[in-house]
Amino acid sequence: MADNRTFTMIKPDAVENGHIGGILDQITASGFRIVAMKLTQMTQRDAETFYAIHKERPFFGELVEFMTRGPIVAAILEKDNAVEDFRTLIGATNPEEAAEGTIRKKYAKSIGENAVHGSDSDENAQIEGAFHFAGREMF
Ligand code: IDP
Repeated sequence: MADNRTFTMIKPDAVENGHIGGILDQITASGFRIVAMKLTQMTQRDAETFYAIHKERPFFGELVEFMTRGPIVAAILEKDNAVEDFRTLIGATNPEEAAEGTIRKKYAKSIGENAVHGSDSDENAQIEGAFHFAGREMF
């Protein structure tokens, strides 16, 4: 994936609470183009693989259970400086620490159930996008 792309998920909490439209609206209004998108549900194995970097953390089991409990929206987004600008748009991991107006400040309830994912590097954007999408699903 090109360096001007990032990968996102609208997480199960935000999907359950009816925030897909509001979050996508904020993403596109902020200048991101949707390159790939789908409603899907992660299996336990998917979530354990996707979050493997956190497997020694005390919250790993809780994170896998949360991320598999319902559908998510997975998407690849394009914009200059996509990874960094998207991390700014979503705000800090803990919504209590997220800046006003950020997606997590508006839609997240807790550090675990925090509404959205955003890749933290160009390398991870590439890996995470390829985890969810085949080449023919990226436009
Ligand atoms: P990030 O999503 O802001 O990059 P990471 O530290 O990479 O944050 O953590 C990945 C995900 O793990 C978070 O988005 C959140 O869903 C979950 N998580 C992180 N820290 C905690 C915690 O202390 N308790 C429960 N879940 C957590």
